[in-house]
Amino acid sequence: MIPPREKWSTKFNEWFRDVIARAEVYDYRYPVKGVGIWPPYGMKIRNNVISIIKKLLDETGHEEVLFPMLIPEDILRKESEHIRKFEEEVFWVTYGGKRKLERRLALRPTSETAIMEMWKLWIKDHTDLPFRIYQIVNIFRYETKATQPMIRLREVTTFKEAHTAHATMEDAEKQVRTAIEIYKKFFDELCIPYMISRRPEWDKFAGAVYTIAFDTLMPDGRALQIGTVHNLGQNFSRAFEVTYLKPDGTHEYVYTTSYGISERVIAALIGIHGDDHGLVLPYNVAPIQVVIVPIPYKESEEEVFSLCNKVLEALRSIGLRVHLDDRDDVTPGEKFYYWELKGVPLRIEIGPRDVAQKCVTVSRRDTLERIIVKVDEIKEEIPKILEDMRNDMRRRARKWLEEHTFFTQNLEEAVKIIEDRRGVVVTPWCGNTDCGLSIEDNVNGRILGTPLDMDVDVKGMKCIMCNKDAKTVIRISKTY
Ligand code: P5A
Ligand code: ZN
Repeated sequence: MIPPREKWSTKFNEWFRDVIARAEVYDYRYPVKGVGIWPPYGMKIRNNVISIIKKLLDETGHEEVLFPMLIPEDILRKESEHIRKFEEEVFWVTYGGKRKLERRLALRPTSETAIMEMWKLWIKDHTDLPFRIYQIVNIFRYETKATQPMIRLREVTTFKEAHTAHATMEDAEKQVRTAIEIYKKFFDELCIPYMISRRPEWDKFAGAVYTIAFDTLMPDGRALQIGTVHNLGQNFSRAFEVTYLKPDGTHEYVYTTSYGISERVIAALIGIHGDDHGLVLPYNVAPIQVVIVPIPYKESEEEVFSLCNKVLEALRSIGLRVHLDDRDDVTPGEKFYYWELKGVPLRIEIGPRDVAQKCVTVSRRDTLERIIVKVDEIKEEIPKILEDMRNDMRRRARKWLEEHTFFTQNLEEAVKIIEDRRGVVVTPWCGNTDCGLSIEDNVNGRILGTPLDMDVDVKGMKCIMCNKDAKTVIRISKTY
């Protein structure tokens, strides 16, 4: 039986704050608004998530770098669209000790400008291209919308930003497609279902030609942007005069892209899979993948512990992260609750009956289902169960997103769906900006954009708002 999700979907926010605190994933009690702390358990989850994205980037020709956190004001101002948006969100360093700085320094809100400033020195020739770098850093944004742990921070601590430079717009387009493929794999690894949409003009990244966004749907029916890929064209390279020498001896501005994710993906991971008992982690990000809980009885203690150790060694020998909970001042029942809260994928109970039957009892965290496994087959069976569990989690989450996506051509119905927080509306649109903005007003939600992962023929369809011929369909939802 899958634990009921509806219980907490109506008060998801409270559930989320409670579970990250109790499971010791994230501590949000620090006395600065919009900043938080990764305690040891959360840090381990975070590091596992980071290794997945690093591997995917390293395999696809990206190299890791580290740029300064401080960006001088004149450099941040070079690209006018960029600063126009970030103006409101920058934290400024204005003093050095008691001395007022002559040149204000920004705490990076993102690193396009810092990187462009150096690319001007690094990129000379067509043989230098393509250029692909990434860094995992903290960034600062003075967010004015309600701050939320992991979801809307003023100090984002797990900002993975990739930046690339290319000789042609086609190459930049190709990189955008590659980045989308990388993120698809990344979210699949984490069992997070996603929608890929091209953001409308008014909602693209500051300085971008266009923005492709990954959104997921949280249990409260609101969409959460969990990653973005931007084609920046020559907007930044012109402002920063980043050119390269072409084979024909002329110079041209490079074409750039950038794409980023943050700890929001960890919030999505927790929010989407967690239940009333706590976290539910896929094994690849779980700090502990299997916990062994002995159920000793008088006289059989020695045999039970001996089998526990045998199982521990067997699973360690195949590279699993296993923990034997041999605390003697805590009851087995209390241990069950504790490790369920922590989201450990599998629990193995070992008591006298298991010893006698040369078996162990395995419980899956996602379904709470119990499976009997023969001791002799443990090395083959446990990895299979872990993989099954992860596949089921991915499938269930994807299904949930699909069940909460509704196609309609009727405005009232769209309004109702969004109002009831039932999820995402897909509907035809004429493509006109004013019309789009009035759709957002009417439904009291946001246009996520045109789906890139959905085939819809709009021939014959009319715009939900103005009834003119539809150019495309769009996704609409309440958002974070
Ligand atoms: C792409 C990387 C950028 O900043 N520059 C470098 C580009 N894009 S973005 O859309 O503004 O941010 C990328 C992703 O970071 C997450 N994010 C946040 N997470 C938590 N708190 C915040 N305040 C915050 N702001 C952005 C989003 O998932 C976003 O898609
Ligand atoms: Zn219209």
